[in-house]
Amino acid sequence: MMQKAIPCMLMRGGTSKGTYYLDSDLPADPAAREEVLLRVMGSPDSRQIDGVGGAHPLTSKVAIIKKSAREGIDVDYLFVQVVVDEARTSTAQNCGNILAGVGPFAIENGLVEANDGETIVTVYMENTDSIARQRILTPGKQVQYDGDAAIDGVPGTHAPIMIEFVGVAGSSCGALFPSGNVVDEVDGIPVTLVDNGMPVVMISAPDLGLKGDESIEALEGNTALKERVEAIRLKVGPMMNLGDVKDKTVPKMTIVSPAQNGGLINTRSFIPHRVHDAVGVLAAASVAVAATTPGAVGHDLATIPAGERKLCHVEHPTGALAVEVELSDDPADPAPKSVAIMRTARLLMAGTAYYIPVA
Ligand code: NQM
Repeated sequence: MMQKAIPCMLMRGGTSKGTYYLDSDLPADPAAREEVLLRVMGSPDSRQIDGVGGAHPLTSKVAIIKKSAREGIDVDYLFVQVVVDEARTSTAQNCGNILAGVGPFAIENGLVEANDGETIVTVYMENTDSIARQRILTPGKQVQYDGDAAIDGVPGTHAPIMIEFVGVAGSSCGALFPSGNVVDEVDGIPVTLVDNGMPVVMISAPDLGLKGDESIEALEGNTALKERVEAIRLKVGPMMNLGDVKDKTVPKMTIVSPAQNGGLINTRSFIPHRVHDAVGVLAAASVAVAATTPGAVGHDLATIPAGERKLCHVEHPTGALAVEVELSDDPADPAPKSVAIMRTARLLMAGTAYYIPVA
C-alpha cells in the first residue's frame, strides 16, 4: 500500500511531546482518523520504531486543533493519548502540558492573528469542557520560543507561556471531590479523590510502605506495589464517576510525601501504569488543591504557603511544578477561584508526516 501524507507539526508542550494536527487535515471518519494518529506515532509497538512517537506515554500524545465557533474562544483543542504498545487511543483525559503548544500552533497555522508583542489565545478544552487562557510572546507578530523561563524536566530556558484555567474543577468527575468526601478508605488505605482538571487519587507514601522519594525505576520495578495501586485505581473509578477505568488513562495515582526542597508536597505519579518523569500540569493543580484542603490526604504532610493566592510548588522526580491557586472561601462551593501555571513550548518540526494505512 502506498504511503499517505498528512500535514503535521511536532511540538514539545511543557514536559511532554506530541504531534499537532489541524482538525481539517484529518479524516472525518473516526476509525480512519484513529488509524492516522496510531500509524504516524508508530503504535502499537513498545519502541514505536516505525513512527515519530518516543516510546513513552509522555511522548505519544496528540493535539487536534480547530478555529472555535464558541463565543469568546479562539480555538478548540482535543487531546488524544496514543497508547504506545496497543492499537488504541483515548480522549478520556486532558493534558495541560500538550496544551502549552496549542496557542503557538494556532498562531503558526493562522487560526489566531498575533499582535505585535503579546497574544492571548483562549482555548476551549474539548476533553473536559473547560477553558485555558494562554499569554504568548509574539514580537513582530511571530511566536517567540527562546527566552529566559525554565521549567523543571526540560533542559535550558525558553519563552514563558502563562496559562490560566477556568472551570476545571470537577471537569472530568462532576465535582472537585467527586465521592462527596475529602477522604475515603479503599483496601484499608485512606485516599483523596480529587478533580481540579485531572482526576487524581492521593495516597500517602507510608500507607504503601514507601518513603515517597523512590526513583522512577524503583517504583516501576515494584510489581507488588503496582498491583496494589492498580487494584485501588479500579475500585475508585466508579466512585469518581469515571466508570470502569481498566482501559482508561485516568485517574492518575499520586503518592505524596513531605516536600524535600521547600515546596508544598512531594509526588510520584503513576499515569496510571508508567511513572511520570515530572508531574502533569492539571494533575499538579489537583494535588495543590487537595493538599491545601483540611482533612484531605496530603494535608498533614504539606507545607502550605501563606496568602490568598498560594504559589504551590508540587515537587516531583525532576524538580517542581509551580501552581498558583486562589482557594474558595465559600464552603458551599469549594472550587478554587483561580488556577494558573507557567509552561514553555517549542515547535520542533513542521511539515508532512507519512504513514502506511494497515488496510
Ligand atoms: O495533568 C501526563 C503530561 C500529562 C498530563 C499524564 C498533564 C496534566 O504531563 O495536565 O499534563 O498524566 O498523562 O503530559
